[in-house]
Amino acid sequence: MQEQYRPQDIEPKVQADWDNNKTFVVQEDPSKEKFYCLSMFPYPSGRLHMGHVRNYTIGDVISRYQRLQGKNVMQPIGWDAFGLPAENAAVKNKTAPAPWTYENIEYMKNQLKLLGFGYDWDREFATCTPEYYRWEQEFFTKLYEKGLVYKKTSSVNWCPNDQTVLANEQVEDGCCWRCDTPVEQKEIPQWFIKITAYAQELLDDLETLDGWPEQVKTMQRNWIGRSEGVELKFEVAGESDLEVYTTRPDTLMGVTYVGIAAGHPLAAKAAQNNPELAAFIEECKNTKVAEAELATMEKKGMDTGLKAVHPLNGREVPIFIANFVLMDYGTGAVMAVPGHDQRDFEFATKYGLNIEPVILAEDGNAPDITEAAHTEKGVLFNSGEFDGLSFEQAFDAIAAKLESEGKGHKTVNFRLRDWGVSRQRYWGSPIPMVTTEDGEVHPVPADQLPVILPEDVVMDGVTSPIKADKTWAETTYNGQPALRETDTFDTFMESSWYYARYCSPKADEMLDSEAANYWLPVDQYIGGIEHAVMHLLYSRFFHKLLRDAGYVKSDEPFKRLLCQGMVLADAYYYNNDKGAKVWVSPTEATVERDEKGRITTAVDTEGNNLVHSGMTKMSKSKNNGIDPQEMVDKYGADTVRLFMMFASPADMTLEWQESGVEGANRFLKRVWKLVFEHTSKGEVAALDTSALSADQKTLRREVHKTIAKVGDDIGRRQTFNTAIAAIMELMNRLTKAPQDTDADRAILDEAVKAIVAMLYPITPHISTELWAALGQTDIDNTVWPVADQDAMVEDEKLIIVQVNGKLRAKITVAADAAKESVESMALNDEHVVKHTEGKTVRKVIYVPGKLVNIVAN
Ligand code: ANZ
Repeated sequence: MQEQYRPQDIEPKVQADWDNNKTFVVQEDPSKEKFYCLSMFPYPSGRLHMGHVRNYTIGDVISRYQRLQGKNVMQPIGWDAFGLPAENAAVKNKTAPAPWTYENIEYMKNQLKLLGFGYDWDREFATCTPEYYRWEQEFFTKLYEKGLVYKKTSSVNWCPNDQTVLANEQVEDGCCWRCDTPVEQKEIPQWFIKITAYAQELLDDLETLDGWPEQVKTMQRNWIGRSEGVELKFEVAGESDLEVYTTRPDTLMGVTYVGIAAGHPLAAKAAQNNPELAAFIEECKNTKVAEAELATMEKKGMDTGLKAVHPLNGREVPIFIANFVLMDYGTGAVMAVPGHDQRDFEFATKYGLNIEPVILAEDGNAPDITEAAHTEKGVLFNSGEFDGLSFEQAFDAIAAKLESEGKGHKTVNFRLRDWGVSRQRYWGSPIPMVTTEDGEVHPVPADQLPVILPEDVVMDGVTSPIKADKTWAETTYNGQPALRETDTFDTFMESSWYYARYCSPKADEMLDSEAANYWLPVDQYIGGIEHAVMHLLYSRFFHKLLRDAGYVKSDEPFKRLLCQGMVLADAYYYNNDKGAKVWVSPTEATVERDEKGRITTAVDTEGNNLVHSGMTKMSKSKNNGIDPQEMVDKYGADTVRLFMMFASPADMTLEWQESGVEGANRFLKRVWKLVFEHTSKGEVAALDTSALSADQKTLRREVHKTIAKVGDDIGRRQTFNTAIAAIMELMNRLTKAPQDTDADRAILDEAVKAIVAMLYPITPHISTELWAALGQTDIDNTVWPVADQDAMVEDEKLIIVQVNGKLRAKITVAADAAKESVESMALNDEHVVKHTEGKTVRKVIYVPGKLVNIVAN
């Protein structure tokens, strides 16, 4: 073994061995317990960033740990290869998206290898190849046949710059998330998959996901948004009845107007002879409303002149178009109760509409509604026969009354919308549908799949090449001329089932059920919290579709989920002559700090004085990204991995500090040095545990307690940072431990072997090398160290003694001492006696191994 730790020498060698021996290539093996560990696959953007490194390091640590537990571990990787950035890059570089994507994949694949991730590369695939997307095309046609796919013209968020439809959460403050262009509304025909048919199951099954963060489940629950309410009708003279949806039927007697969405058919009718109203509707249609903004945005509306007849008291109330009413929720109309709903209140106040309270305040008096609506539930008043009823009673009584008169019924509503999968972009899977000349729409027959996306194209940056080339769409269906759909799938389609495809990546069908049922569900999924709703919900939905198509037996795709925190770094800027901020990379900042570590001055390489704007998410815009490649070149992959896992708990933000990286590197050097010195002293005698001194026993107890803790921290608690801290502490003890006797050396030998094995998931290269130096073989298939229960037994214990709750003494007792003897020792302790003298001992409570509490008065 060489004396110096030189990662540049060992890492390539160890990585080559993994590759040559196909160490991480796995097959189904029913005789072994399986473990499927998956990190969210990357978009091949060009280079790995620190977010990737963090995600994949966590996944690799868990995989390797499980492997040493003796499990058959599958850890696959691939490429989420379709998407908009490839088109933008292609336009910029005057190439096509395909070669750009494939080149990036090659480059990033090499980067992943340099970080030492133990992937089964035989399972790798890119979702942009027909070998992959053909199966989702086929599946889509099957869903169409089952009635789970339909086409509908609907209003979408449209970014006029990117020429693409945006999902609601891709709209930030009314602008496109990518390019900041104001978003418009546009009506176009779209394909939808009926995720709403699974809304209830998607909600219910969240209860079974014990291994998911509560936060993610809550976000999904809110997104699905189940509510129980009543649908009821208002008559409108000369028009069909106006249906509204309410979750507060108890407030029905407080309705003073009805609000309808600008897109509601009644609005269009009312506008026919009213140009002012027509103009207002247009205005509403073009201002996009994210649901989250409904409550806070400025309320705007206009009277339609129409009246609605209250279903119970027969009063006429005005019908307003209101900008806070959504067309695609409930019925697109609301019964407005300004006394008890804040949006209705603001609207009524603005337009001088009546406000009539019908729910009492908690104190039994009429509520104060001078400033705001009274939104709490309570007892009814001003409501005729329903006066005095509670919310629940009123809900049922009013629903029953409406039902008996044929004017309404109870119903359940979901906020969740069907999944619109059409995109007008080129770089995606073609949607496998055709339209014949008679206007009929048909799925492409299975024997004509896949519909291949041409890769050799010229991008003009505006129109998709398969739309620009009119001949591409020309085809036949059953001998008749037909046109292909030129929209492509939302790229969430590919990422919704890739986890399942990994089980049989080369299968000549969507999934090989046997393989899928062996590996699925994924035991551990790791990825960013930004995917909490869409990706994870779509994948859960897809899994249920796969189940109902007979491919898989399980109900859920991901058993346990870990969402890693973001990676932050210091951001610095100076103001240039024009007063604009120039962001300077933290690698170019020379920083001075005060004794508390706070930054006092920062200067860049050109002498500009820098302003420190704090630790923020690594991003291009703040120029504070640290290139993982540079760090691996400088310190080695093991150091980067160790720092990532040590610097903070996996689910919290991680602050990138080069000093921390250096610290991680120093620690590895210390481990190396300890093993070097230990092995250079030659053979180690066998450990005779019966002949150890008290100090030796104590040290060995530390070793085994650490083994127990590290296993629990990594395996169960997933607090990798505390596991590493425990190993570091043990290292400190070991470097100070005497090396005089055979027993000393034997204990050290046992300890360093445990340390090297426990570090293996985190720093596999150095561990592989040291393992061999310690005379061991094949660390990739070794067994995780087991804590020796006997070694952990403590001979003596320190017991706290309290009198009336106050600490009065500490006594040392034999670890196996009986209750009676501990109590008697406590009662006879001189300090205790001082506080019990002259009193009667009423009670003695013994918490075994910890504390004796004496009650005396
Ligand atoms: C009367 C009422 C009185 C309401 C009251 C609330 C409080 P959730 O719980 O989210 O399902 N609503 C119904 N359809 C709407 C639409 N298309 N656009 C905007 N708002 C709509 O919300 C249901 C409540 O949201 C419904 O109950 C309705 O207002 C409103 F004191 O009806 B409520």
